[in-house]
Amino acid sequence: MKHWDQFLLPYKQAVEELKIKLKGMRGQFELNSTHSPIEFVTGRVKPIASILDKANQKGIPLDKLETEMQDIAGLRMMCQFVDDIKKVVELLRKRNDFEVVEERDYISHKKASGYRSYHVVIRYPVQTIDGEKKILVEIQIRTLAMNFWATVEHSLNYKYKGQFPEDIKHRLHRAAEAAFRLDEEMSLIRGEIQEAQVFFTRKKELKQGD
Ligand code: 0O2
Repeated sequence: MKHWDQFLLPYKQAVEELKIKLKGMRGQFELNSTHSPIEFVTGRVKPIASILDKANQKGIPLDKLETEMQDIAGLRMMCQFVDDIKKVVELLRKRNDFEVVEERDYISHKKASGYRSYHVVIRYPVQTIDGEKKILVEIQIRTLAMNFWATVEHSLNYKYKGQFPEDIKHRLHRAAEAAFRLDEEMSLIRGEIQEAQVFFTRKKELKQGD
């Protein structure tokens, strides 16, 4: 157990640091009263049981976890609109506190399950008492609709261990299509929504200044 604590410590530190940094980006947009492409950010370290399950499924030896399991540390950035995702990815590519090592576009190429999301894998330097340690972190960028679908599907996956009954599989596919259409509809009225949000933020600021 002590071994796992030691192994996971830099991952925990990376998740905490990156949560602050990525939330900070949102704060900067808010301060400028411009539409923030980032709605909210979450982060987690993969539980040990899930690490072991995934290593087992993918045939990853435990002494190769550091290089072969890219999502032990994971961050999620949720956006209101599909177009915001590109902006967030651009912002990540421009940063110089980490290096982007891989990108997986499951939006242009959705998974067979119906899963849509944009994954960016970064190499992030963590400062430890033994010096710098670079670790892999996976950042998943998705819209609120994509996140809703993925969260529900993930819970069902857990319940059915990937073996969905046919009717559930069918409903999940229809729900994925509905989430896709919701994203499209929202993109079409994006201008209207953003104008309303800027107006609402200004009104709130004026009220606070009273
Ligand atoms: P958890 O519980 O989220 O940590 P693979 O696992 O083979 O699909 P790989 O190489 O690990 O792929 O990388 P990928 O696909 O970029 O990232 C895997 C992660 O993406 C998953 O982590 C999920 O978080 C998410 N994901 C991928 N496919 C699906 C899907 O069909 N449905 C849902 N809900 N999420 C998905 P874990 O380890 O599966 O789980």
